[in-house]
Amino acid sequence: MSLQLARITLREIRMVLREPFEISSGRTTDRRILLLELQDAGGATAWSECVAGERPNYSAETIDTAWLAITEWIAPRLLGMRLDGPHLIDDMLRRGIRDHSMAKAAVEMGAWALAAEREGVSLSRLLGGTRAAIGTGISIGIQANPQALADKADAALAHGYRKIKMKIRPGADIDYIAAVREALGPQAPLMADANSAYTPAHADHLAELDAYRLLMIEQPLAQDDLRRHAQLQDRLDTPICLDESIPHAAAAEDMLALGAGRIVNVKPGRVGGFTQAKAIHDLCRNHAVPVWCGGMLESGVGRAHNVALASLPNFTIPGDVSPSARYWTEDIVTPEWTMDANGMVAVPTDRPGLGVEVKVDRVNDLTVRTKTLKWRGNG
Ligand code: OSB
Ligand code: MG
Repeated sequence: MSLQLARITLREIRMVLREPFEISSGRTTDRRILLLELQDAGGATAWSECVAGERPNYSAETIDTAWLAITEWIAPRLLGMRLDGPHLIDDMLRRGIRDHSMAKAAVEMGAWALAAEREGVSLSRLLGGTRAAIGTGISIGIQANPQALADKADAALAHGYRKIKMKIRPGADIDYIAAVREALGPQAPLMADANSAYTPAHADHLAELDAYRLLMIEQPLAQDDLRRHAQLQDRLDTPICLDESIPHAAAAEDMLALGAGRIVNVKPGRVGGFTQAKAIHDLCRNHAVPVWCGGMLESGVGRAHNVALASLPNFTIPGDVSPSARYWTEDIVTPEWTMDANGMVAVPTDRPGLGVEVKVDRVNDLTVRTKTLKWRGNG
């Protein structure tokens, strides 16, 4: 199935989170979200979202670097090019453009969505998804005190969420996890995410978390430090899950070879898109390592991409793919993403492409800047 991108429109929209979200490296209240609308030479269109944040506290990329990378380097490389399929884009963008994975992923995932539209199949189906519904968890930001976190976790469990992830940092960790374990009981599926807030000097401290039987601890150490993650994993009973440390499939190979972790949080927007995400999925499946789909506080557009990916068979652990209402008073897609009382989000397998429609009027209302890049044609 050949694909030829004729136009890419970038839009920055502003959306206010229903509640602030705090991780070890910073707090987010207002999201600045970069949306793309891609159009092929035949006139078909599809939407995608860049997961880059407002500040470089999760990765080096921000919405502003992504805007630059897409307009200056990524879009010019692809516009007008005839491609035998979206699976070729990852390799093409790797040559001569270092990093900028979130910017690349936005375009790559949009091309997959466009291919799904063109073929009249769901994005899930095109990616190789096998599930009709995906299990979802919740990611809870750092709270003012342990009791506040325990109350939030308790409400989330009652709501149906199948995994409770709690953000931690030095000074807001063991007391917090202890309070939640105490409140929710020994069977509750709990985990912690440190976003690289610790160093190897914290190994004894982190080993104290073993007592609380967490499903995993996500990204305790620095993003570029697989070796020390392997040393820490030797010290801990709790499985380490890597997020920031896995920017592409080769890093997942290294993780496995070094024993730097036992679980991978796959975010397609972090790893350069669906081709790398699928490669990580397949690699981990072959090594009997489970994966789950992370989130980046996406709008309903990026969420559609995550839901489709999470429908692949080795996504056996509930993802951070919460329903729209967890984040927004009103999402930009219809229908909004919802979760049933058992913590399941339905995969829209019966509709082509994303399976949700973008509310263009609402997007226009929220837009603060826009730019359209066009293929000038053969002539
Ligand atoms: O580390 O997984 C993370 C949000 C922003 C940046 C990093 C992370 C997160 C989350 C939110 O945990 C997950 C979600 O979208 O609900
Ligand atoms: Mg994380």
